[in-house]
Amino acid sequence: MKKKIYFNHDGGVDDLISLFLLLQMDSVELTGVSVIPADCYLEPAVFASRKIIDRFGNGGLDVAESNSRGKNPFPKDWRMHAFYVDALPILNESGNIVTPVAGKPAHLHLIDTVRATEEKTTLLFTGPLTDLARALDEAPDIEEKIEKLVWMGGTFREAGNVHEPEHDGTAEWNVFWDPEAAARVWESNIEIDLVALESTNQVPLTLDVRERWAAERKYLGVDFLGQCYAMVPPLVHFSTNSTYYLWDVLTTAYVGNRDLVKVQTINSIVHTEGPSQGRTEEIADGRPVNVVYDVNRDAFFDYMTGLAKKA
Ligand code: AGV
Ligand code: CA
Repeated sequence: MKKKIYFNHDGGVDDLISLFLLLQMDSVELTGVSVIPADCYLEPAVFASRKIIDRFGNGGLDVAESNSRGKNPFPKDWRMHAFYVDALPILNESGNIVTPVAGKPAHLHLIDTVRATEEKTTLLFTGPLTDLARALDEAPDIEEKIEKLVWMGGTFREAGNVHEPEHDGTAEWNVFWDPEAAARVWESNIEIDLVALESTNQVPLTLDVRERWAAERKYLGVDFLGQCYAMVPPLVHFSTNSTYYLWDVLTTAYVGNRDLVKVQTINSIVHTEGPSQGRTEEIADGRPVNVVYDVNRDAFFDYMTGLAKKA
């Protein structure tokens, strides 16, 4: 039986590639998709999502728009990426969009989809947790219909990836955008699998990866990977604030193939205020989360490129 997955993302290049890859997984049935305007602008991210479903999916889905707002906004340059993906010729060849926009906001779409799905749903979140936190406040009953949450977020290292004024650098961005939302989800009884910076740091976009996709561009789906990852800066000599990693794609690959990674349970809290806001910290009596802390890099790139070849 196929795993039922509800996907909430925030329109980055790796979020949109994640949507594309989910549509190629034989073991997965996507029950719903929604977009939150965190690391993107909403309109192009929703357009791109609908076009990806049209081009690479089998129909039957709509895309819900989130009306959630965060506390700490993403840099504009990063939010622009969704415009570039949306404009790719491969997504605009047909000249029309079939997949509709859902008639309700993301958090209500999430509630209705989980309730309407007979089996338990696995939630895959590759942006902030705001829509899930709101859904839990509105409909606490859905907790028991949720198999688990798989989230790209957090780190237990000293160095996060937020480099902003008034912050100490210990947070990961998806937690930092809305720390209260993460804290709300930590209060729930939902099982949480965290694909944290520990593992995503091991999958930077590098030139050899780009070269591989270029060499195999005769596959439509691999060409799509190459076109999308041409928009973001690779790791060359050293890591900078804008260096791109395959954060969300690793998280998505983990849903399809757990053997790629190593997992360890850590008790933790989320800081919601002050210079460490958005930090996830290990605390003995904190809430347990399963942290993906290590990945087989080569197996991961083989797996995700192989999925793309099926498109
Ligand atoms: O912190 C990683 C999250 C992932 O969900 N996002 C990007 C991924 O979609 C925020 C982010 C951190 N550094 C970035 C980010 C960068 N250099 N460019 C774009 N987004
Ligand atoms: Ca993201």
